[in-house]
Amino acid sequence: MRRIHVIDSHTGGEPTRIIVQGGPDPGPCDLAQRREVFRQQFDHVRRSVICEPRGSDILVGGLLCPPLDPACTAGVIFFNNTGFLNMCGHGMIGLMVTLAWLGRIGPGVHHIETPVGIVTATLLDSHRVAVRNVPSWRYLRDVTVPVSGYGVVRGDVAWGGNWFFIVSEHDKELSLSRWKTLSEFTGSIRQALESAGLTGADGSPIDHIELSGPPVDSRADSRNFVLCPGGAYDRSPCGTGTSARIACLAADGLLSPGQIWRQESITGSVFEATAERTDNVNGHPAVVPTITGSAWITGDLQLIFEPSDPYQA
Ligand code: PYC
Repeated sequence: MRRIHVIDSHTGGEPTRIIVQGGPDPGPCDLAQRREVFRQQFDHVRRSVICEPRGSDILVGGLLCPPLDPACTAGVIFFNNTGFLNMCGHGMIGLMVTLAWLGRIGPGVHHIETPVGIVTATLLDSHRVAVRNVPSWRYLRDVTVPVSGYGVVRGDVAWGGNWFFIVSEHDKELSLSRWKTLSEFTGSIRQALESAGLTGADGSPIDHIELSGPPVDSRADSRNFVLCPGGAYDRSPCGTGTSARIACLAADGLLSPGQIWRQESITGSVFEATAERTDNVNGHPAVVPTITGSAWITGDLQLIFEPSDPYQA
């Protein structure tokens, strides 16, 4: 009987499930190649760990892998109910707290391999983690798209480890009670981007849609609502979404190096973010964001796959 050992956590309300034992072995290649092997040969494992009946559409999973580079602590491949992610900020915070829970790391600086590069994560205490993300940058500014039922919507296309369309001009109230309305609006934006043939710089779909608005807590700088690729909304302020947002702010001269940006989520949880200037990417100004947030363990469990279960995967 197959068993997979997972550790569940949440980061600012957004859950992460890390496979720590019993998962697939996609081989000793780099993380981008391992993600392809996972996608092609072990997609049933992704589905059975994340989707119902063991999981749900809001879970983000991570396969803990041995690193290729001995200077790194670990590698990770993030995935969700519809496929694979490039990077995941809340998931990286969850991974670090998971490794601390297992006694595999202590406070300090750790390098973690991901399919889009090495991320430096500092475990500050058993819950708090600072993630120095991959270089983040704005690809397109002030793009307009006709959105069926809503009219023309304007936004920026930016990379923060995933592709985002960030909309600041809208008439929507960013409150949790409006999550259905906000999900419908952002879902329609995503469809409109697809119909218009708008993609990220590498031709990948812009699969995360972020609405920005004023914060509810006056100590924060902004509140967001982020629609994730699988249709669920991020309960946390979204680490890669916050990275993409501060890349746009820095490009507009609205965030100086080292200045703290407090990003509030739709649930009220907060990430602190700072941006350091780095070399331009594809001719665009870029920053290296550091996102700080906290995670807590919610489960340490064995998933069971009974051979006679017709719905095991
Ligand atoms: O925190 O980067 C993030 C993230 C991506 C999707 C869900 N959370």
